[in-house]
Amino acid sequence: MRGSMAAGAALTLLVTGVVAGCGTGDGTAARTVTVTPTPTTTAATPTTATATATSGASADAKPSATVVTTLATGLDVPWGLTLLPDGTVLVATRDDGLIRRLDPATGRLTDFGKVAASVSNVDQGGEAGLLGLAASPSYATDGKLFAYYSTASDNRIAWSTDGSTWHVIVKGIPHGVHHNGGRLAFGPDGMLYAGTGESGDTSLSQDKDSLGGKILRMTPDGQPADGNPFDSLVWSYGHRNVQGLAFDADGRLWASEFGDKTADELNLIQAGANYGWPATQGRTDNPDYTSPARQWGTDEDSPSGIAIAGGAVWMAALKGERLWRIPLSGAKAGTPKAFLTGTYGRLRSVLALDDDTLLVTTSNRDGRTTPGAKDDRILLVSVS
Ligand SMILES: [Ca+2]
Repeated sequence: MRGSMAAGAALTLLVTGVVAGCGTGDGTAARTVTVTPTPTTTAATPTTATATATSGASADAKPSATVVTTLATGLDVPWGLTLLPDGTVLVATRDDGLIRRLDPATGRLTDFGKVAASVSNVDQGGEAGLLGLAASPSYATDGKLFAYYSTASDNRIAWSTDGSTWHVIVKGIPHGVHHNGGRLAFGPDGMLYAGTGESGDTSLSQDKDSLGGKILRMTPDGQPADGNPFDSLVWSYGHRNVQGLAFDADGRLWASEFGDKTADELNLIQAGANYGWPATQGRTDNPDYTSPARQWGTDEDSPSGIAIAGGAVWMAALKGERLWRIPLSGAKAGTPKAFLTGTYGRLRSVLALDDDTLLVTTSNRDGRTTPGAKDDRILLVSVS
């Protein structure tokens, strides 16, 4: 199995070759290249040429998601994923609190560390434990890895440089059997964002003094970032349970959110906006609340992690057991298309290695289904 970085480099060379009109017999030529500026096969309508002017529309022409290989098996709910500057990936497993290093080129897993203070509640059918990971934007020089994890009584964010000694920067994020949030992502502004849950207490989502049911924005020291709307860590509110965060190429923040019985959501996040829970889920005409960019029935989604690649959001669905692709065009989210439906069971997290390669994790050991012999897995997925 070729490494993602190597594959990315090969693809870049291939695209260059096509542009220069000197296609070669390289075996990689069989890969679908959606950014080729010249129409290759059948241009369905004359509008196709116009549509290729934007990358999102270009990717619409041939959406695909193909599992290239299973990189790892036998993991215990792989949840947090973060890409390091050397092309390896750190993987956090929820219920054992372990962090391993994965080499996507070989599938080799090696021990990296552990969050010993992390407490899983899988025996209660819960969702707590070691959740999100995010490498510092300056990881090459500061070596800081950030983790979001549960104790028996709260959720916390901490950093470590050695994988064993953890420095807590935020504590007191509401904790429950369910709805613990957990995703971390650094923004292009260098700030750390965290998705939290209301922990089962729906009143917390509208309480701007609570860290539950929010998207938080902080400095790497855990302090409210300049420009935060309420002079606190809170960036947006009225959320139920946010387990997916991703920034697009223009710096917009997109977030997935578990609805209750009516609608799961993909939201475009604006500072200070109220996303409506518990008064609303899904689209609303109430001007006090911001409607989602897209919504789904909860049977076909239950979205956890998201990543952005090739001008689209890729969303892992737990109950829906599929990988959703939602094309982006600026601040608009287009028509979703589902892939891998029912093939690998519950899907938890997505990481973009480059614009056409994802890691996708299964979540079949999370207490909600009967796991297969190889669960949980990390899949290498080629997308267009
Ligand atoms: Ca909402």
